[in-house]
Amino acid sequence: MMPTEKRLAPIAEKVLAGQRLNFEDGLALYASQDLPALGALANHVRERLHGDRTYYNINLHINPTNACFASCRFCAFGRKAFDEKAYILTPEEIVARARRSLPEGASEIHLVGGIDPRLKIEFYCGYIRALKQAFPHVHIKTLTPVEVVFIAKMSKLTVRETIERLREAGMDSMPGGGAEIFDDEVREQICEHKCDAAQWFETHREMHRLGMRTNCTMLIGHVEQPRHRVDHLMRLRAHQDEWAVRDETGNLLAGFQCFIPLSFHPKNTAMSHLPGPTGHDELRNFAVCRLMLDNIPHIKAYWIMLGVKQAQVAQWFGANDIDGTVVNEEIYHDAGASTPTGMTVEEIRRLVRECGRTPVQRDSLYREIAPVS
Ligand code: V47
Repeated sequence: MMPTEKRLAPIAEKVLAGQRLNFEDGLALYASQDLPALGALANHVRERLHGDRTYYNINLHINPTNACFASCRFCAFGRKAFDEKAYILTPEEIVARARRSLPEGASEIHLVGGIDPRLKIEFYCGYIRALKQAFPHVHIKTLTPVEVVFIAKMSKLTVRETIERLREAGMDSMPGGGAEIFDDEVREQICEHKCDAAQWFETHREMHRLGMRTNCTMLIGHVEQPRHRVDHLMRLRAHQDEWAVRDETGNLLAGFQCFIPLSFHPKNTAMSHLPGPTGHDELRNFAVCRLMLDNIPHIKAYWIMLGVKQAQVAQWFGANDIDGTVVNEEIYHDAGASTPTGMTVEEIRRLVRECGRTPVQRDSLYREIAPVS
């Protein structure tokens, strides 16, 4: 595992000794072109934590609405309320869609959408309750801080009260979206109308204080610089140090359970002139994230966004999860993704095996479950 670049040697020593990396280490990692060395270091940590397992789940994505007033410059999914392609699904339509598309053995429905002033807390509690009633054993992972902060404002509630109401309706956990890049100046350029970093963290803190688990993300390949990425990762790590709750054996009970690096897809967005990240940068980023985020257990290579081939390679650059069947993806396909909008369990298991890892079916809390096939 000897890196060819001299500046990586002290970092490699720290990683092998299980020591925490600092801001400068993060910058040095992002400045490195030595992809094999970065991969080997990240893989060392990945295998220490998870051996050769690659987790997947059987899930379904539903976007309850694409109506959104936020106008994020990286987004091709959101539509203005008056746009003829804007839609808001009713709870009945959401349940009908789930009945139609939920794969056999599914353990999770993942729902996120736009923010629209017409939608108050009752709309969200309504679809969550309807889904729980129709599918009592399915985990409902829904709403990002962007939505929660907006619902709280529109419904004249605090973030805490909003989460309590959503939880009472049946929300089980929160997906990782809306994080983008935390730095104020970057947010100003790419998503000025949505919640800021302080509100994003406040929402996750309330989830964690209520004993729930959440995911987190970072969107790369737009206007951000390496220092913004390192800053982003260090803010997540500091939050996890402060708010994660673990049992006596160190297992996570509440806090960030999975981190998902996201690559900007430019097509049909206000930043379509940008090329998006290269394959090299994506893999380096996976490795750096695995190395910096020493207190977040899982790293997901979201195959929809990366493409199945890169998602396989990422399993050797720090990732230990590949997401799931998904079935019905819109956000990345509106932005030009050429992947299928869903995959079967057999396909997922095959592509995981083909890259030399062992496919392990999990539920939303990473409990292993016997595969359906
Ligand atoms: O916050 C939107 C990103 C996120 C584009 O928690 C884009 O398991 C690239 O967070 N190009 C939402 N990225 C998706 C997300 C997610 C996905 C899969 C699993 C989980 C999880 C979470 O998608 C947004 C934004 O960062 N995004 N548009 C685009 N054109």
